[in-house]
Amino acid sequence: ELCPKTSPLLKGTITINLSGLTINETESTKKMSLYWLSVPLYRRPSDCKCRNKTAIIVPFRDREQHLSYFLYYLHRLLHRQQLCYVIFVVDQNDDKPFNRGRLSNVGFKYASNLSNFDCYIIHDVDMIAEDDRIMYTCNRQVVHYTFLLSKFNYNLVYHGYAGGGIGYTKEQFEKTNGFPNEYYGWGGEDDDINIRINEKGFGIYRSPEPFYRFTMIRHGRDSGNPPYVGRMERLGKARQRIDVDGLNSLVITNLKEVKHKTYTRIYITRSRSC
Ligand code: UPG
Repeated sequence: ELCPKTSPLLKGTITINLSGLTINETESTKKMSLYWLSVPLYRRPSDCKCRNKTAIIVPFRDREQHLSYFLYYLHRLLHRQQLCYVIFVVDQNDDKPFNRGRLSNVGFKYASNLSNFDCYIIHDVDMIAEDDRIMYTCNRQVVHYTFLLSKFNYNLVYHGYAGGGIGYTKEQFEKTNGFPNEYYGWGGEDDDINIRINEKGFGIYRSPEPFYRFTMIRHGRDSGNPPYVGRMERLGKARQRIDVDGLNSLVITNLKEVKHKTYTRIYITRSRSC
């Protein structure tokens, strides 16, 4: 039987407690009562056929504590939403400036080769939904989930902000050519996708529901992620670069995957040539 349109498991507001959770605790199956489908790591509801399959893609490096919190809360939320889903953590396994755009493209390519998901959500590791009615599904516009953040007193930080968590169908990701690969370090890549999405005519959907609130885990600037000084110049040319820098120009070398109990980790190293 298909799962109901609105899951009966939803409870609403989630109380978030950020104190000292470890990765082992996030993997405790007793606490989570999740079930396996034929594809390893593919979670599904236990008593009905899910309506949606979602891939969560997390660009990542060296944020293990954040990952513990993220997995702990997100598994519970997705379970209550009765979704089928997989979490992919795409780990930049080198010392070069962090490249969130490229990692997002790698995650999309890897996930879409593995299975046909209805929704591909690129998600920062330090943002946690405060309500389980924040649906991790897609729609006809690209969906921006994380626009009311605790760090900004739950106000949209600026018009056109598309950072944090953003969900695409396969068609939307491919037609907008995914993320730019050529933003090195912090900043700009999220403003760039905002341009892509609008330029290709999809537009961004933000729910009017007041409960779309996220806790953003406080952190300092990561040493390997200095502000990208060329970002404004690059952004100025974003329109011309949509079809030349993105999913279609992605070169993947040195990819290694490790399947953990509750997520798949993809290690990716940038070779000298790309
Ligand atoms: N990240 C790591 N390790 C790093 C650096 C970044 O895992 O060393 C990941 C992680 O998922 C993090 C995300 O990248 O959540 C964004 O980096 P962060 O330093 O947290 O950037 P913020 O300034 O907090 O976030 C805003 C947006 C984000 C966007 C960024 C730059 O929410 O989506 O990438 O600004 O424009």
